[in-house]
Amino acid sequence: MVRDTASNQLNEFKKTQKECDRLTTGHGCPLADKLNSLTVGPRGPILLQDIQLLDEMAHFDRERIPERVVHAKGAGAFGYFEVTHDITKYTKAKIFSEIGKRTPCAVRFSTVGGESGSADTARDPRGFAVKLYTEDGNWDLVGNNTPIFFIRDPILFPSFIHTQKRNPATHLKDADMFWDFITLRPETTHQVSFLFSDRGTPDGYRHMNGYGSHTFKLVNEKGEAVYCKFHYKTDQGIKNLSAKRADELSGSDPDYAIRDLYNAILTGNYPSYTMYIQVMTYKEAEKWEFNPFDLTKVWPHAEFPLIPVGRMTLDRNPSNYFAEVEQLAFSPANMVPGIEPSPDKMLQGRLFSYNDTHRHRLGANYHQIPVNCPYRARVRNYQRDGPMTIDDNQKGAPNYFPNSFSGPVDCRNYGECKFNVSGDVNRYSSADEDNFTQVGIFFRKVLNEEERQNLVENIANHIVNAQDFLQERAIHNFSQACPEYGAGIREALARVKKNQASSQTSTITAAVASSAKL
Ligand code: HDE
Repeated sequence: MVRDTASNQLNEFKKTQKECDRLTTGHGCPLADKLNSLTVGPRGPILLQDIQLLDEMAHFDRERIPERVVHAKGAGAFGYFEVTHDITKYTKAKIFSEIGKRTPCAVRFSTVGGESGSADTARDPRGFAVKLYTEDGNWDLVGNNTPIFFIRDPILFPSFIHTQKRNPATHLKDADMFWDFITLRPETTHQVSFLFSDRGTPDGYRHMNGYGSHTFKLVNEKGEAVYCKFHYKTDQGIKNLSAKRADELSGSDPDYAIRDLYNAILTGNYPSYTMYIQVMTYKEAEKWEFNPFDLTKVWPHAEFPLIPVGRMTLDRNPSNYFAEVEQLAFSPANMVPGIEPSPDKMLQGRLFSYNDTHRHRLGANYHQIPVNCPYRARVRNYQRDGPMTIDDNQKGAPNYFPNSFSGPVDCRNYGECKFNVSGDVNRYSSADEDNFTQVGIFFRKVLNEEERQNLVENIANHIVNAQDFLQERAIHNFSQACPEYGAGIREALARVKKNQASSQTSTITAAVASSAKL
């Protein structure tokens, strides 16, 4: 039987072992018998003094940490980023300081809505999170494979995610929940159109792009700032799965994308992604027709061309999934001098949320876990103690600031660039900030005829499970982007309903015929 390299992992491990290691308990004591509990006579009972058994059970009881509330299923890999073009006029970030410079990185790709055992080929955005271990600390770009997102105010995020997950009563995915929220918040129309296009089912993680999605700020040595977007374009070329193939794979190989990435790297077929930036000056931002901080919009390449920066190559698989991928903790708040947040409300919300979830999922000292540790910068601060302090806890250095005993001091030239904000404090509605113009462009100009047809079919096949009034509300929204878009969905939906009705009729006819025979 032909086995792919990932399936052969245990054989590969065996080859590395000249002889087996000595088995021990967690405290290092050698074990004499790993197969039998300590009992009074052959039939039991078991003694409380079977420390070996207790140790085994107690550790097993604690094996799982909470899975990520979103992006639970994923694959990780390691490699490096190499600068190919000079962008020092825009940013002083050390990672970009010279052409040819390499910075180690960790990457995690993921689906969003499913649990950690769900299928890799589900229709879903894909996470594209990159951690760069720079000498000024870790820089995380926690993006997706789409340049936009469903909403533009973070206060909606928990509700939005609830509608993608399971109905609290039935524990089932629920098309009513999904389409109710989507249609009540038409700013989702752009991202929903990406999601139901062929891009919603990429062929593994090597054949898709990654986008930082938000607007960030780049700051140069002189303290001058521009707004910026980050893009990673796949060097393998974009490849998507048809809806039918994606469905088949979710049954036959639910780990398709993890396997594909692992095997590619193991066989030296290293995936790479070229990084580009788009730049917008403050002046341009003031005049641009759309809000440049609105995450439901793209910056058109014709107006803000892609500027090449470098290439990221992934050349190492994790040697242990739990240690290096399950515990890998990304945060949009992990920025470095030269890269700063913009006023994008969604980004601002994320600056809080990720570190908060890590404290819950991994503990207050998650930075000390080797894969998260900013090992190319020395961490020196006044934080101490907490659960699972596994480093030297900064030894005898003073734990208060200011102090007179040579504790770490702040470096004023690393400060954020100054900016001015003013305005009335209020809860401003962002429901209607032109939800449709760019969707219309996507439908008419970005997609070709076949892709448009796939898009309306995919929507129809999903929305058929929602109630009629939700179908109508959705068609109304899509029609506002482009009348042919709404009409296409209406026609496709009618076809799906007709097929369902005729397959129901034939099932009933067959049942009547077989009961007549009885
Ligand atoms: Fe996330 N997101 N997100 N997200 N996200 C998480 O953090 C959150 C958003 C993204 O491989 C969580 O560590 C809020 C946009 C990726 O480990 C959590 C908001 C984009 C990953 C969280 C967003 C993303 C996450 C869950 C709206 C693309 C996986 C576990 C304000 C630009 C990272 C975790 C990995 C993970 C919150 C919106 C991408 C709960 C509050 C927009 C790739 O903190």
